[in-house]
Amino acid sequence: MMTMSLLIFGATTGHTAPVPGGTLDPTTIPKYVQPLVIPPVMPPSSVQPTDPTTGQPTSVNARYNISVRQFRQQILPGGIWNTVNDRNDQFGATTLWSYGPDEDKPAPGYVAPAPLGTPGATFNYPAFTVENNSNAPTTVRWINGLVDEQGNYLPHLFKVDQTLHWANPTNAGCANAAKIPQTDCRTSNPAPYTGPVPIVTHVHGAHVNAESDGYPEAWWLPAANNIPVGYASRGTIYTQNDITTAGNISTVMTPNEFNPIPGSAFYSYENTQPATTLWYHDHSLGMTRLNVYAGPAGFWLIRGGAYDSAKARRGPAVLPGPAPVLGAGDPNFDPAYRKTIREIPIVIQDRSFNADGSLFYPESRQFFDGFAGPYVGDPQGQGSDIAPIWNPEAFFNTMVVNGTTWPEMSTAPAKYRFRLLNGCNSRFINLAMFVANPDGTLGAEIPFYQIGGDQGFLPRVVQVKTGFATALKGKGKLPGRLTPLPDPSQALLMAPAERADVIVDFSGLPDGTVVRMINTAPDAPFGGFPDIPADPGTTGQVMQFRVNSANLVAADALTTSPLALRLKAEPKNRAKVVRKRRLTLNEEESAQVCVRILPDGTPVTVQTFPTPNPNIAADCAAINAVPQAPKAALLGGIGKNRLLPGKPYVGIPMLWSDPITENPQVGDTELWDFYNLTVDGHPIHMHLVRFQVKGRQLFNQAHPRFRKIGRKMKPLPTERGYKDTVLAYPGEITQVKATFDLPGLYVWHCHIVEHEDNEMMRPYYVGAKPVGFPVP
Ligand SMILES: [Cu+2]
Repeated sequence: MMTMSLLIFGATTGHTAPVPGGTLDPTTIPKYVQPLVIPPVMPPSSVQPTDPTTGQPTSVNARYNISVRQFRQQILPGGIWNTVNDRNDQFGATTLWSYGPDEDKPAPGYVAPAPLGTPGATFNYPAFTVENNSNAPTTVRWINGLVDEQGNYLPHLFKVDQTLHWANPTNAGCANAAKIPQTDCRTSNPAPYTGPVPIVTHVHGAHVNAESDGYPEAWWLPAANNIPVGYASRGTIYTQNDITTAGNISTVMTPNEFNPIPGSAFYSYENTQPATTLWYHDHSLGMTRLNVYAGPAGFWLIRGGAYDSAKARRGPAVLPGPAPVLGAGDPNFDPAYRKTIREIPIVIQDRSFNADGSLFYPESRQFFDGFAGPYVGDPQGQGSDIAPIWNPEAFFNTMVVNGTTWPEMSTAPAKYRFRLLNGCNSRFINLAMFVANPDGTLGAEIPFYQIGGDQGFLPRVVQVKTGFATALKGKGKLPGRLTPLPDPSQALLMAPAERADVIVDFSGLPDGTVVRMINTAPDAPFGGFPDIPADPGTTGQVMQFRVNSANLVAADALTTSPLALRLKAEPKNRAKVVRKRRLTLNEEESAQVCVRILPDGTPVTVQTFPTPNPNIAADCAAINAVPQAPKAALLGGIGKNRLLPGKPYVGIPMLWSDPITENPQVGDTELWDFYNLTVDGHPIHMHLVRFQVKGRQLFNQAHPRFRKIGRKMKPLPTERGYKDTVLAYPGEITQVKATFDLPGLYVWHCHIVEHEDNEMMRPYYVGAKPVGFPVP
C-alpha cells in the first residue's frame, strides 16, 4: 500500500537538476549577491486599537498588536539590494504576507526590506523577532490585516483546495451536513476558494494555555468591508471559552471578553519554559501550507531563567553575542551596528518563483504526479476521492534564507551563534559548512557546535560535521575519537520545523575566505540516508559567509571556545510514566481509482468506482493496476485485522474529525510510540509539551504483532535536550516522553505542512474531556 509513493516520487526526483517550479529558472538567479538579512526585534505596540463599539481604547492592552498584511519584498536580487551591492539586478519584488506592528502600516508601494524608521519597515518576511523572558507573560493581539487599501478582503495568493477538511468560512457545502456550525469541514467543491483568508497564529513550541495555542479551528477572518453574507467570521473553536461548563460546544459564539477588536484574537503566552528558540507561524485548518508559504513566520525567542547560561572550564562562559537589541540600531542598513551582531536567527526555506518575481505554488494535483483525474467533485457524477489541487508534498527550487535568495554574510574571523530553523514546507535539510575555493570546489569543513535544540540547551555541546556528531566534555579539546553518525553522509540534519542553536567559529580564517553552507538532503521526501543529494547547483547550496577582519570588535576576544563550554541544561524528565500509547503514521491510497503507472511514473486511470470500494486493492490488481496514491497521510492507532487468520496488527488511521483518542489527565507523564507505517520520514510535532526523545526501534511491519527488530537505538547526541518535533523514520518506532501539565484542547501533527493539511493531524485533550468534543 505504501510502495506507490516511491514510484511517484522516483519519477520526479533523482536528477542533478532543479526541481520543477514556476517560470523563473533558478539557475538564472545570481547567488551570494544579497546580504543576509538579520531580523530586527519586533517593537511593542505604542498605541492600542480603539474598541469600535465604545470608541474608547480597549480595556485590556496587548504588549503587541501584530497584523498579518500583504506587501512586496525584494527576495530576489534587485531593488534596494542594488544600492547595497552596486549591482544592477532587475528581478521583480515578490508579493507576500508577513507580520508586523499594526500601527506601522506600510504605505502603498512599500517594498521590504527598508531601513528602520521608514514607514512600514517593521513589516518583513521573515517577521521581526519577538523577544521574551522566561516566566514573564507576553500578550499579543493577532490581527488579520489581509485587506486592501479600501478595506476589502484580499484573496489568497494560491489556490485553496476546498475538498480537504479545511476552515471553510463559507459556512456551507459541508460534505457532512450534520456539522453545526458549518465551518471547518470538507466540501465537494473542486473550485479554488477565492474569499477572505482565515488566519490563526501558533507559537511553535510554546508552553501555553490552550486558548492561546492557535488551534486550527480557532481562525478568524479580517474585519473587511465586503465579507460575503453568510460567511462565518470565526472558526468553530475561535475560543475554547465556547466550550460551556456543561461540557458542550456552544452554538452561539461568545465574544472574546478580552478582545473587542473585530478581525483579531487576544492571546496570552506565559513563557513558562526555559530559554530557547521558538517560532510563530500560521496554523489555519487545511490551509497552513499555503498561509505559511505566503510568508508569515518569525522567531519567538525566550531568554533568561534557570537554563540560559554556561560555564567554562574556569568560571562563567561567554556565548557569542549580542543579538539585535530594540532601539540599538539597524542590523541591516547601519554597517557600524551590523558588524557588532554575533547572534542571528536564520530560517532556511525553499521557494519557487515566476519570471515576474511572484511566488509559485502548484495549482493542481497534476503538477505532483501527472494524475489527470477524476478528482473530488468532478462534474457529471464522475468524481473520485483524490483532491484536485492539493499536492502530497511540495519541493521548490530556490533557497531563501531570512527572506533573500542565497545570501552572503560578511563575518568577522570570530565566533557566531546561529539559531537555525528549517522553515520549509516539506523539505528536510542536511547542512554542512565548507571553505569554498576560488575554483568552486569545496575545501576544509568548518564544523557546527550545536548548543541547543528545539527546547533549550543540550546537556553537552555537540560538534557536528559530515558523518559525525560528537558530544564534548567541555575540557577545551576534542576527544580522541569522534562519534560517527548512522550514515557517513549525515551532517546537521533538520526536519521541517526543527531548530538547531549552533556556534560557528570563523576565528583564524584569512580575510576573503568564503565558507559555504551546503545542503545534501534530497529534493524529495526524506526516508533516511543514504539518499540522492539535492541539486548541487541550486537547492544544494544555502548561503555563504565571507571573512573580513574589519568586522572584528573587542568583544570577540572574550567569547568562550565551544570546546570549553559546559551548558546549564534542564535535567531530564524523571517523572513516572503512567501510560504508553502506540500511535501510527499512515499513508492512504484511493478507494475509488485504479491506475497503471507509465514508465515515467505517471499514473493513468484505468477504472473509477462510483463509491469507495473496500476491495480496491484486489479489484485493481485484477486489471493489472494499483489504487492511485497517495490520497492522504493520516495519524492513528494500532488494531487487529479480525478478517485475517491470526488477527494481525494493522494501523488504524484516524481522521481529524474522528473522536479524540489521546486524552491524558492533567499532570500525566506518558510515552508516545510513533510506529511509522509509511515509506517516508515524518517530523512529528506535539503542541503544549516539551518532550524527550527516548529512542528508536526498528520493527517488522509484516509481522502479525509488529515484532521489534534488533536493539533500541539511542537518540543522537543532538537530540538529547528537550524537543517538540521529532523525526520518525519509516519502519521505526520513535518514542518520546512528555508530561501534560495544562488542560485543554491541543493538536499533534506531522510538520510536513502538506501532510498536516490533509489529515496528518489529530486533536488531543488534556484533562476532563467535554462531551462530544470536537464536533465531527
Ligand atoms: Cu508527514
